[in-house]
Amino acid sequence: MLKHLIVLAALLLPACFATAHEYSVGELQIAHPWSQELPPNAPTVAAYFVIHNAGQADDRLLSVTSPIAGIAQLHEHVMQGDLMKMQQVASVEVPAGGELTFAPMAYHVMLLELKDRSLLRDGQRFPLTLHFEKAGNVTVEVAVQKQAPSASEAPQHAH
Ligand SMILES: [Cu+2]
Repeated sequence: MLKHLIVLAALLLPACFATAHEYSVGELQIAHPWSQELPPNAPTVAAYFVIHNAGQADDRLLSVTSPIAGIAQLHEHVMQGDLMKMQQVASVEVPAGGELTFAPMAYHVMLLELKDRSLLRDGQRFPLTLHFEKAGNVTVEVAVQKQAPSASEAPQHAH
């Protein structure tokens, strides 16, 4: 019986770890890059993650690239009167000892001119390379999922 339980636990572990994934480059950790699954004809896709800077110096996310998109931009949401609008930003600071959150209705990566839609379905992953001013480049895998990672997340990003 005990042996049975151990085998069962070993089988369950990889499934748990697969839902949260993390990457690091220099002093930066990038936690759980994800994207919401959208209808197949959606013109753009957004990607989200949290960057933690464990270092003593500020860094800066300069740009992003992905083989599945012709254009990848850094966007932010801003209030204009009563309307929430989004606009491109040139770069985003990752403060020393702090966090930079990309999430629905906040900073996000916007992918345009989508090429490979087969990777944009629930359960798939696509590569995204982040270019930092000091830490350099790191390629992460963005997990495409139907549900936002936490129930506290804002509703799906609409373009
Ligand atoms: Cu956007």
